[in-house]
Amino acid sequence: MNVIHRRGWELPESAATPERFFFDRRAFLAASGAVALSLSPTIARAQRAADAPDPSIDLYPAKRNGKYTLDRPITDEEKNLTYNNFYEFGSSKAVAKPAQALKIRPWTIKIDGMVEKEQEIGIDDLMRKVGIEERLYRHRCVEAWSMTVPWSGFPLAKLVELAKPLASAKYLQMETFLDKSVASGQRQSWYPWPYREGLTMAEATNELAFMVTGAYGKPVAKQMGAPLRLAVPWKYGFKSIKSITHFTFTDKQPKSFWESLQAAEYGFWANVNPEVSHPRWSQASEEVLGTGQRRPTLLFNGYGEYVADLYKGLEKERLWA
Ligand SMILES: Nc1nc2c(c(=O)[nH]1)N[C@H]1C(S)=C(S)[C@@H](COP(=O)(O)O)O[C@H]1N2
Ligand SMILES: [Mo]
Repeated sequence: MNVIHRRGWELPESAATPERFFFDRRAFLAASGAVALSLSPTIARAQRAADAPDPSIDLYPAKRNGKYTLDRPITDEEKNLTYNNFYEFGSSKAVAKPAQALKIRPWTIKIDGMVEKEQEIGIDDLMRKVGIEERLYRHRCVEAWSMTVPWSGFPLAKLVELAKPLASAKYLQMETFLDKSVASGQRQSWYPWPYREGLTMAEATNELAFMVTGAYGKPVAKQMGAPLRLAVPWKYGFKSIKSITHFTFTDKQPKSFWESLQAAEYGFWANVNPEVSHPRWSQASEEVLGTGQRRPTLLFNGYGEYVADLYKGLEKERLWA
């Protein structure tokens, strides 16, 4: 296990990964070496070439919803395409190449649990049924970096409406695909795959909770969570689960991937708060990706006007990490 001598905000970004705390990095790299070889750039290119044209391409660019404005420029697309957290494809930020192995059509989404009727729906049927729009959102990773993205997609509330949950449903649990033949990270058996996240029903139906299908005016890249990813911009980035296949309505609070690994550091609520430090680093400021600059972090990542009311009466909960 690594002993962290420097504090998180003094570490190079690549070192401030959550897993670094409890796994020996050299052992991890050695274990994944064989996999890195088999996913050479040539193979990744071949895989991309084998993909059929994206059947949703005609929906882009979607009309921008001007309600959600930014206080800083949009992050360079190239930066967002090459600096990713997607542990299914490795624990470094350089997962763009291996992520191209993910097959995103057909892509069937299962909706089950406390609903009037369980259902399965294909991503293209879903998108065409609900329609898409563009929104500019900030994103704040728990590792103290941030980005801004022109996402395309639809409010999660629309999926909830389509699902017809029973009154007894209190939470929405979401899960990522599970296929260790394409996702080398999923061969690392100490992780609690599949990646899982959850929201309360009030959070899931808040207007800000957004299902992402696109970014930068086209279908979202695989490394950013194609073909369906969550964006909950008032929470730390790990809540924004990628490549979702399964929605379950439940009365039990879902236990997320990161909470299962390290509950002392990553809880259910994970709302952004500059005044509550991560156990290993400050959350007071953030590195703005691609600019070399830091900015003060904002409470609820600046989205308090939309979401602060959700947490009234929950002050006893661990809302901030
Ligand atoms: N399935 C899955 N979803 C995930 C992750 C992951 O490892 N697997 N990482 C999360 C984290 S920690 C962050 S910060 C964002 C990163 O999104 P980006 O790569 O598009 O910047 O995805 C989140 N969603
Ligand atoms: Mo993150």
